[in-house]
Amino acid sequence: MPVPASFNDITQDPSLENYIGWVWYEKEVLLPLRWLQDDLNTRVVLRFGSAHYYSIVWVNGVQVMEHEGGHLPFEADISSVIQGSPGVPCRITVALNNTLTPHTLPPGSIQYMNDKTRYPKNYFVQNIRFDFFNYAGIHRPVVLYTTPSVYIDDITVTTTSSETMVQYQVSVVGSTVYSLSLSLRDQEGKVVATGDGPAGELKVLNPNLWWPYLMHENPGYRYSLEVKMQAQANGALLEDVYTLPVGIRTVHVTSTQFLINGRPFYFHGVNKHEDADIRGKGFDWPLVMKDFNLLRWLGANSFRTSHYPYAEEIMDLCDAYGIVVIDECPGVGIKMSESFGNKSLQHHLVVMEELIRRDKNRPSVVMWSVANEPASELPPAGYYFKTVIAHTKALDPSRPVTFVTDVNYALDHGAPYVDVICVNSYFSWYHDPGHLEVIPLQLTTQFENWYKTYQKPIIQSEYGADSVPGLHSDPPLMFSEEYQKAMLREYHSVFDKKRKEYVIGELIWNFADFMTNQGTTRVLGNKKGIFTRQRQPKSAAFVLRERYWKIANESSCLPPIIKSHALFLK
Ligand code: BDP
Repeated sequence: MPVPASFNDITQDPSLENYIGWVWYEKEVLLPLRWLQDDLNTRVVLRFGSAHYYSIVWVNGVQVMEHEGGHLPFEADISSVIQGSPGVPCRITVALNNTLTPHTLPPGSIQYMNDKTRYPKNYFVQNIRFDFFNYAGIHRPVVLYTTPSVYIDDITVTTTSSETMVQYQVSVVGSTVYSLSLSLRDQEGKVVATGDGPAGELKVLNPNLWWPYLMHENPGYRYSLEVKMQAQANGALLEDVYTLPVGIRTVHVTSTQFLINGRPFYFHGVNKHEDADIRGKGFDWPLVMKDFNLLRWLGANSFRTSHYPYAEEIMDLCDAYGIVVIDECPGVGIKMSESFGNKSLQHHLVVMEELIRRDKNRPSVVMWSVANEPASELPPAGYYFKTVIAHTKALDPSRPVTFVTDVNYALDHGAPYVDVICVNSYFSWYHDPGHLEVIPLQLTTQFENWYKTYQKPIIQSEYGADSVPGLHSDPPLMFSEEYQKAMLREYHSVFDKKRKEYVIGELIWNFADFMTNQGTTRVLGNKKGIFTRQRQPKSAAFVLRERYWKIANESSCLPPIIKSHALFLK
C-alpha cells in the first residue's frame, strides 16, 4: 500500500473500499550508523503527518505510541528502541483502525443488522453524519528525524503591530541549563532584530507586514526567526537550531468588520476537501500545487479547512501566498446527544490543543472553527461549545473563534460564544428545490435575524448547488451548469447589499467535486464543486472568477499591478 494515500481506492477489491476495522502497515528501513551508535546525545524521532483514525505504532516489536484521531500529527522518541543495534533494519509496524464511535471526532456509530432474513450473520454498517467519503490510511508523510538530546521542543510567536513587536516563547526539553539566542531576518537575509532567553520581544522598525493575497502587491511576507539553543550534556556541546517563518500581522473583529492589520478584510473564497481520484485523502504535491494555482486564478483570498485540519504543507503555502485560512478541527457530524457528553468534550479539547500546537504560528490562520453544523439546537450544546470555545481562546488569545452553524438563529445554543457568525444555507436546493426566486427574501431574512440577535459580523460559510458537468438547461433546472450559475447570481445580489453592512465573507460550497458515501442524492459523490474532481472548471467557476476579481479590484488598497490584472480579465 502506498504512503501517503488512502487505501480505499487503490485496489479492485470492493471490500477494501468500504473496509471498517484494523489494517496493518509494515516497513523496514536502514538507519544511518551514527544515529545508532551515539546513544547519549542523539534523539531519533518517528513522526506521522496524520493517519486515520486510531493508530498504534511499534518499532522493532516495541510499542512506541498510540494516537486517537486523523488529520493531525503525532510522533515518538524511538531512540531507546533502535540504539545499540547497528546494521539491523528498523522495523516500523502500524495498526490503524477507522472505526468511529459517538466520542471520536468526527463521531460515528456501528450498527449491527440483526434481521437474519435480510442480512448475513454479523453484518454491520458504520453510520456517519458527515458528507464526505470516510477515507482511511496513512494520509500524510511519515518521517524519521533527529535532534540533540537537549532540544527545542516548541516555539510560540505572536505579533502586535502597534509597536511592531514579535513576542516569542521557546521551550527547551532535556535540560534546565542551556542558552538561547534568536535572530530575525528579513527576506534579503538582513538581521532586523535579535534576542535571547526563553521569552521576550523583538522590535522591528518599519516592518513589512504579512498581507493577504490581493490586498497588497507583496502578499505573504514572512521574516525568518532563527532560534539557536546550546547546552552542555554528557561532556559535549549540543546545539539545536530551528528556523520559523514569521508573518507580522494583526487580526481584530468588530461588530461589523473583520480587520487584518487594521484594514477591513472581506473573505471571498472557497471551502475545500482533501480529496482526489485514486489517492483519496492522501497528500499529493502536484494536486496541491494545482489547487493553489486554481485558487489564485479564481481570485480567492481565503478558504476554510472544511471539515478537518489540512496537511502542514498546504498550510505552509497559505502562509507563503497570503491565502487566509479559517482553520477547522474535525468536529463534523456532531449530531447524536451522546456526542455532547463529557467523554466527547474532553477529546474535543485535546484535539483543539493538538491543532493549535500545530498551527498557532501561522499568519494565514486568522480564526479557529471548532465544528461544522453540530446539532447546536440541543440544550447540552450550550455548555459544550462554551467550554470548547473558552478552552480554544485560553490556548490562543490572539485569534477569534467560531463554529459553523445551520441551525435557526433563535434555537442555536452555541452562537452566543462565537466571535463571528458563520452560517450555511442551501436555499433553492435542500429547501424549496428548484425555486431560485425564493433566495433573495430568504437570504436577506437569514442575515437580518442573525445580525439583530447577536450584532456580530457574518460569513456565509457555505452555499451551493450540485451540477453535473456538461448537463445544460435553459431555463435553468437543478443539476445543470446553468442552475448552479443562476443560484450563485441570486446569492451574490444579496451579498452585495449586506457586505456594505455586516456580511464579511462568502465561501462557496465547494471548490471541487468530492467523493461521498453512496446515496440517492449523490452521483459518484457531491457535485457542488465549481471545479470537477479532476480540477476542470464548470461554468460557475467563471462567474465566481469574475466576481472575486471585481471585489478585489474595488478594494481601495489594491495596488496597480493587481488592478491591471483584473482589467485584463474583463
Ligand atoms: C452542508 C455540509 C457539507 C455538505 C453540504 C452538501 O456542511 O459537508 O457537503 O452540506 O450537502 O450541510 O452539499
